Amino acid sequence: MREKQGRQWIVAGAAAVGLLVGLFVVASCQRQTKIRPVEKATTTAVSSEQAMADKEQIAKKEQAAREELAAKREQAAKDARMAWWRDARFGMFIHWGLYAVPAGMYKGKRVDGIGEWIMNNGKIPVADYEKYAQQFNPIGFNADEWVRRAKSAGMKYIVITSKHHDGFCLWDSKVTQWDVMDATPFKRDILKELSAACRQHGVKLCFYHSIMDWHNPDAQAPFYPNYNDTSKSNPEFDRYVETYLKPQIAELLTNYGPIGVMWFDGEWIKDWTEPKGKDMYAYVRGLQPKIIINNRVGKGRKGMEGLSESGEYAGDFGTPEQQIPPTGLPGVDWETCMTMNDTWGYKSYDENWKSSETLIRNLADIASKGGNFLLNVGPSPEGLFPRAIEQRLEDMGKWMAVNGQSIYGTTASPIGRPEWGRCTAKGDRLYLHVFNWPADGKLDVPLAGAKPAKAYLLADRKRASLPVAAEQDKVTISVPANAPDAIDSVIVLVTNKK
Ligand code: H79
Repeated sequence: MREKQGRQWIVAGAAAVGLLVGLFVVASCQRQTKIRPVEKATTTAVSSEQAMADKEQIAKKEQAAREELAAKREQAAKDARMAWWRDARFGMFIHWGLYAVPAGMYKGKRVDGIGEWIMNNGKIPVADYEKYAQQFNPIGFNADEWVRRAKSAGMKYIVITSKHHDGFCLWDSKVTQWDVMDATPFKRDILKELSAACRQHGVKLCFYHSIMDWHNPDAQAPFYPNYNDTSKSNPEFDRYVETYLKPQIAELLTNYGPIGVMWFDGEWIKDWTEPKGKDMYAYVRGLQPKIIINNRVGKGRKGMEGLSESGEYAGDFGTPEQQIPPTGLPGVDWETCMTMNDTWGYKSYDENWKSSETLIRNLADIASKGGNFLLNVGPSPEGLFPRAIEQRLEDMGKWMAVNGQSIYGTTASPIGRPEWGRCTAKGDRLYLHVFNWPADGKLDVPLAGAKPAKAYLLADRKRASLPVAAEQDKVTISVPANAPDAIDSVIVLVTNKK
């Protein structure tokens, strides 16, 4: 289908170029006819000048047509590459590494902030932090179970921290001993096991990889006690990029099968530049042409809001962090990443969990704005998901088992944000996500001039029709007295739009 569309564009583009050339040949002939009566000597000069100008015009138009064609081709190729990700809408983020061992405590004291930042926030020297590796022995880790839990929650992809800012690697990296195989008693390649489980369950495996590195002496390690110092530069940073970071990316994109997304982070450091971002983008695509890359590969991200500044910045999608944009943006791909409590990496005492209701409504809210939801889990040092996480994943899975089609493959709401909830769209269907069930049994949908074919509850297997009354500026659906789902009941409204 996509390929066919691409071919159609090529044919259309070629026809456009042909048409333009044809038009200009005709136009210049007409002009020459008009100037014929003028005196002979000047006529020759004028007509040759005119011919030159016409030629230039034709060349310009042809160039513009070629550029337009190239842009269309590029867009079609991007659409094909992004298709699975746009369909998926829901993924699991996994932050796991040595920071799970201290779990938010250093020298008997709680360290404020997100758990995976403990090395920076607790001002832990590299040599001290390295000791956590000897304690990393997560014998409860079961890749198959993690992937099954993600899948039964309705998640289509998993993004795991191959390396976070502390530099510790969850796979057997050949360029360092600072990895799970060489530095810990566990000695199992976590990414290998996850890639096998993901393949088996049809879940896309993706890697989060930090550009910032607090352990590497050519990167931020010498900035101790403030590894995140954004005013400092390391004169050997290029050596880190060429002999460490890039070889690691090559390992990750060569030895673990097809990877869905390369999710970069820590790009705000002084030494990382947009040209380096563009070079990395090309390098990653060179290794796996179909891969998708987030906008933190370069310098285009606007703070935690995460969307890219306008202009030619590298990256395929925006990355709002811990927030949901107020509205979607047409033609812009984005993914909100969010924690279930207040930390990404495991902290033993963070119990500030979002409710399942909040998480399910966030998912609907994000889909209604055309985005993806990347929901984080921080496994324990034993390799287990805390019970609070399991519970929320199960609740989301139950809701998705009934309502998944109102999320997967949908696009942003064509009717804005209705007062009772949210709306997603797919083909001729609107999915009405009713958060606040109408007490009077009447659900008003702000849909002007529509003649809906049918409405039914997504939870109703029989798809019994609900009475629909169309008025000029709205459609009113008569609904049962009780909401089928206390959190988000979905009504399918089949419109006549194709
Ligand atoms: O991996 C998780 C966090 O550890 C990581 N991103 C998620 C996915 C994260 N990194 N930093 N933060 C979260 C918060 C830090 C923000 C800041 Fe900045 C870095 C403030 C100043 C430098 C963001 C980037 C705002 C400006 C630049």
